[in-house]
Formats: sequence, structure tokens, C-alpha cells
Amino acid sequence: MQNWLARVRRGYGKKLASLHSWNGYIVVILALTGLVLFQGMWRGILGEGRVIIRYIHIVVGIASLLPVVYYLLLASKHWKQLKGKIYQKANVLIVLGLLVGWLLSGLLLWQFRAVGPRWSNNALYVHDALTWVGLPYIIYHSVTRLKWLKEPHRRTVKTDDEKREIIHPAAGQPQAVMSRRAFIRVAVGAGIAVAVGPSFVKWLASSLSPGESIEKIVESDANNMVPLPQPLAASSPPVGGGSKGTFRIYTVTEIPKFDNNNFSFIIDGLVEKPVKWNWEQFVALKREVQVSDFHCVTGWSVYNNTWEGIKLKDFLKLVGVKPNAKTVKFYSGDGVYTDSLTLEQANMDDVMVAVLHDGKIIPSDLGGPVRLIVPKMYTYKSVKWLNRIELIDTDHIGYWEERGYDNDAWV
Ligand SMILES: Nc1nc2c(c(=O)[nH]1)N[C@H]1C(S)=C(S)[C@@H](COP(=O)(O)O)O[C@H]1N2
Ligand SMILES: [Mo]
Repeated sequence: MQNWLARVRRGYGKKLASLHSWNGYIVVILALTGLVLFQGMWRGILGEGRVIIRYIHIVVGIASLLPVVYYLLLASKHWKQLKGKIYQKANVLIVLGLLVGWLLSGLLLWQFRAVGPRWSNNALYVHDALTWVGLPYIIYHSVTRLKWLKEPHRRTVKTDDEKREIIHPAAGQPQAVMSRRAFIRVAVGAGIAVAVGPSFVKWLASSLSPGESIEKIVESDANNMVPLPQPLAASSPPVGGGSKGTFRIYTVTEIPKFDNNNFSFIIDGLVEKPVKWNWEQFVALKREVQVSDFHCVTGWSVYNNTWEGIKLKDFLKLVGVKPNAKTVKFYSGDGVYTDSLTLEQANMDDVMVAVLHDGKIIPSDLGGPVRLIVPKMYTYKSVKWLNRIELIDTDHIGYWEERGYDNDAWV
């Protein structure tokens, strides 16, 4: 053991330097893939690519354990060398803390099925929070300490060549009020603050008071449906007490807009009496209220949603399913997204074609005026902008299932 450690520590300066740059590459890959996964915009552009990027993010994320462990083997020596250098010590601790925090929360997210929605929901929160704080810090750190910015004599990790080349600062030179390096440092800091600040504040505000952000989403509803559905007593105020958590707005297309002219709701295929309703007819259908949780497969959840709408099984009864029908296929009004349930799944009591959320019409961002809700399954089954239900006698592979998501969506 001792010999082995000694061997690891031999050539220590060079090792630490290359460890530092490997760690840098890993962080860059994780940052780029992570931001793509976080940004809803990329979902539509990438499609299938998103699943591959998620895979790369997970594999590289797990691999980030290697530089951490390797550093810990060298740490005692490095630590002695940093004696008295309080900022550099703090920097090492911050970066180690970030890496370990990202790694642990990332492992929970990766194993979302094993740990369950509560754990993965909290893990995603931690993962995001570390990113908002840590990424700007690391960008600042790396830009301001790039070789050409850094006085060689202050660098702690030096190759032997560099040690020989150390140039001692000339004595007696006049001190500028702000050196070029200090200026660049301030400029980089300001640049990062301007670039990341607004979305950071938005994220912070929405995670501190999730109620406020959903109010804004409802206010900015791009749909214009007349008349608005009148909520049942159980919906307003919502029996669930109001939803807890924040929806992330997901779409694979531009968010479609609906009004009375372009809205219709169709149930057809292998049914006795196909139907086609316009909005006035649809909004007059008798509705019911249910309270359920909403779990996205990427780790976030929204709890205690009070949904008001029509049970899917009642629709199926109404139109009369033909005996040869096997699958219920759902179409989104975005023209692209589809998903399906088996007839047996579709007849579960809590599968709902929803029109109101917490007593208000579902806004365009959240899939309104009509979306599917399948509480027992991950919410890629909960098709937004639902406008057609078709009964078919074959299987149907949905949008995300075709791109690598698990066909088994049970929470
Ligand atoms: N038409 C459509 N429906 C969709 C999606 C989508 O991109 N398009 N995303 C699904 C996924 S993966 C989730 S988690 C939820 C997100 O719902 P929200 O955008 O209202 O939060 O909608 C589901 N239904
Ligand atoms: Mo999702």
C-alpha cells in the first residue's frame, strides 16, 4: 500500500497538472451536455439525440469519480504545498465539493426508479442548484487563471521546466491602479453575471415560490377559448389544496395555440360511434375532479394537482369500443407527439382527459386547453394539446418510446 501510494505520488507536479486539465475536460463535457438536457428548447431539435446526450452525461459523470479519487491520493502533499494560501485551499474545497455533490445527486437521478420520485425530485433540485452556483464559479476560475493570465511565480502546480523559468517580478516598478489581469478578471466576472444572472434569478424565484410561477404561466396563456370552463366546487378552491412543485415546460415543437376556430376533439378508429366535438360542445361535457401527483422521468415532480376533466374510461364507454380494438392512441395538436395505452391501462379509474388544473383552464404552456393525465405512469404518457383519440388493433410506439424511453412507464 505504502509503495503503491509512493509510486502514485512520484512525478507529482506533472500528475497534478494533467489531473487538473483532465478534470477540466470532464467539466466542460458535463456542462455542455447538462445544459442541453436542461434547456427545454433542445428537446424538439434533438429528439433521439437527447437520449444519447443523456447517456454521455451519465457515463462522463460517473467517470468524474476518477479524478476526484486520484486527487485525494495526492491531496496530502498538495495540501502541505498550499500552506498559507487560503484562497487556493478554498478553491480546491469548493471544486471538490461541487464534483462530489454533482456526482451524488446525479447518481440518484440516474437511479430514479430505484430511489423513487421524492428522492429524485430533491436530487434534481440539488443538481440544478450546484450548477447555477458552480458553473459560473468554474468558468470564472478557468478563464481568469488561464496560463496567459497568470503570473508564473504564483502558480502552485509547476512542471520542472516552469520551475526553472520562474521570472521574479522586477522590483521598483510602478504599480498600476488596476492591473491588466485584475481588469480582465472583473470583466469576466461581470460577463458571467450578465449571461447567467437573469436565468439564475428566475430559477431562484420559481423554486422559492412555485405558486407564483404557475400564476404567470396561466396569465400568459396563448390560447383563447370561449367560453371558459366553469370549475366545479371541488376544483375551486382546489380540493388538493393547490399543486406543490414547479412544472418544467416541455415540448418537441413550437407551443401550438388554440381558439374556438382551430380546436376540435375527435374519438375515432375502432369504435361504434365516432365523435367530433367543437369547443362549445366539449366544454359542456360533464366533468369530474381528481387529485394526483405528476412525475417526469427526468426527475422532477409536481404534487397534489387538482385536475378536472372527463375520465378516459367514460369516453370509451360513450363511443363503444369494438371487440378487435387493442390499443388507445393519443394525438397531440402539435401534429408530432403521440403516445398510447393498452385498453386495460386506458380503463384505469384515474386516467383523465383534463381541462382544468387547480380550478383554472390548463394554459397553452402546460398542454391546454385539453391534456391527458395518466397519474400512475411517468408523464411522457400525459400527452399535451390532446385533440384526437384513436382505437387501433395494433401496437403503437409513442414519440419518446421511439427515441429510447422505456415502454414501461409505470412510476
Ligand atoms: N405534445 C407533447 N406532450 C408532452 C410532451 C411533449 O413534448 N409534447 N412532453 C411530455 C413529458 S416528457 C412531460 S414530463 C410532460 C411535461 O408536461 P409540462 O410541459 O406541462 O410540464 O408532458 C408530456 N407530454
Ligand atoms: Mo418527462
